[in-house]
Amino acid sequence: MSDHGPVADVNALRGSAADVDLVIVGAGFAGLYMLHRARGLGLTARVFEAGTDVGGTWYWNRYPGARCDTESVEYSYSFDHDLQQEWEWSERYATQPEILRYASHVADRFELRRDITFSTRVVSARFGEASTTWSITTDAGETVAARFVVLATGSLSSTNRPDIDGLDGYTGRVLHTGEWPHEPVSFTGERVAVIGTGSSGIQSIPLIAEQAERLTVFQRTPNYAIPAHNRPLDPDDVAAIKARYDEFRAANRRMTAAFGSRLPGNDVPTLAVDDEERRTMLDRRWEHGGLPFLGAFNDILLDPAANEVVAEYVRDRIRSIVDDPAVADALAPTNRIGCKRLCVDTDYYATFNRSNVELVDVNDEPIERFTTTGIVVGGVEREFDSVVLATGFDAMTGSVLKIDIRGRDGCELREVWAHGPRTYLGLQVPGFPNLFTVNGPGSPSVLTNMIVSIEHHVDWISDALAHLDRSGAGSIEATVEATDHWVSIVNAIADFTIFPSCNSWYLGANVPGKPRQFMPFLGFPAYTDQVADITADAYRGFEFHPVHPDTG
Ligand code: NA7
Repeated sequence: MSDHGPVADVNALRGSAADVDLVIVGAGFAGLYMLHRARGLGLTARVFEAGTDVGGTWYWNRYPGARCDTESVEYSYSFDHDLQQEWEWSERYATQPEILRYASHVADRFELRRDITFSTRVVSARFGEASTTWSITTDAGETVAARFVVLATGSLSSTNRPDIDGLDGYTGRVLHTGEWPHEPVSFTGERVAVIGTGSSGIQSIPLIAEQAERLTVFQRTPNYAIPAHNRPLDPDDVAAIKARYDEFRAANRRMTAAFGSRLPGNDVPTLAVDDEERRTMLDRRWEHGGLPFLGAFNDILLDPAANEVVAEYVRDRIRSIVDDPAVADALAPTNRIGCKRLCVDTDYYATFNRSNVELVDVNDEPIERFTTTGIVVGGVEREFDSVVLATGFDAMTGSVLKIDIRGRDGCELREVWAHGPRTYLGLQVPGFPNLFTVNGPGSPSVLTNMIVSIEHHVDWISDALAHLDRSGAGSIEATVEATDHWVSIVNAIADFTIFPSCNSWYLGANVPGKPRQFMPFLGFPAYTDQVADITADAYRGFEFHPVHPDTG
């Protein structure tokens, strides 16, 4: 349960050295809700945001075809009854512009912008032990003292730019899907290259192909994509959901990935049914579309043999869509399905039947280099007017570690995480009192409906702050023992699954030199149950320290 009541004006009570109670880094969905909750507690807050407006990852990822892969009626805030009743989504899967309009609407509705400083990055955060305050510095040269810091920096916001020889000397246009320009981009009449076939590549390639004179897709690892079957929302269906929205949200919170309660996973092992029944089940999920495909059976992410049978079903589908058997083979993934994030597509595979689209496999023979006018693979140069880098993100830790964060005794977060991120519940790091991560590594985060996970974390942080002030403590900090134990649990769970078997961004394996460690916690209900249990048990694994004598 959340405590929405205001807490005392603790600054006044303690004569704190802080300018504000909270500094929140980022004005995406996490930062916006954190600001709203902080105000509800009577706390003062400032938000710093690098973009010129709210929206976080949806502000930056403006590439053609950008859409959420969670259905719009589910990928939205639940904290305010009127908000969820009044907002009207237009399609089953919302486009990036529509999600951005929603974020903007929320910012207006709750008058959030007045506490947000845009076009400003936080560059450092230092904990002062004597004052129990954080000193936060921005790239505009401002320094703010705050009692608490909330890193609402987003899991997919630090772009991964490949280190390919000659890229900086290439004279054509270079676009990254994660930092797309705000002005319209036309590819009409152009020779275009797309590097990368993750979700961003798979969503943008069909639309770029429609415009470009010639499109060349450089594929290192083929990916599994399940059709979105996107469509305008049926008003009757939406009305039925809105009539029982709270129940619908509650049901989603009991789902492993915090969405999809209308089509729950089938609690049957893949190989427990005969071929015909299996095919019928998979056909049904394919026709339904999207991420619930992985719920066709209960062991797809656990049993390699089961996984292979389901993977082969998708490969067959790819072969039936793509005309040229050699291209179909190249597009058919060989890694385990679900190991890299499943993609949700509209006409991706069929795009390779177009005469203006070429697939170049760069797995065995990587991109050699850029020239000033093109890309060389296998000694052959292809010339391009534009190159689209759909090469993903330094996920989950990238944006946190861009900030120079120093905690107790000057310890550096970059050093503490040098061998992989270590958190307690994905919420706190020992040595960094009063600093919180929203959807941090070690929490379900990217394996769930992100907004549901965001609301859970922001509510927990808000409750912890209220608890801290009620109890008269000065700081909250995760213990080393609880953190070590938590990290081992996160990894032990992952080791029961197929997730460690490929080079995914969940493992940090997409960024050269990044430590290989599975970062998300698997299973939203199991996680929230544990967090509830820990909280009820006097915040087991967290220490509350008194206000420092110099401050109190
Ligand atoms: P992803 O899923 O990380 O995809 C990035 C793609 O770029 C992937 O196919 C990579 O191949 C490829 N890549 C990266 N570097 C290179 C180089 N140097 N050469 C060739 N190919 C390269 O990022 P997305 O933006 O598509 O999606 C991220 C998430 O956003 C997605 O999962 C959804 O949750 C939303 P690789 O697979 O590493 O071999």
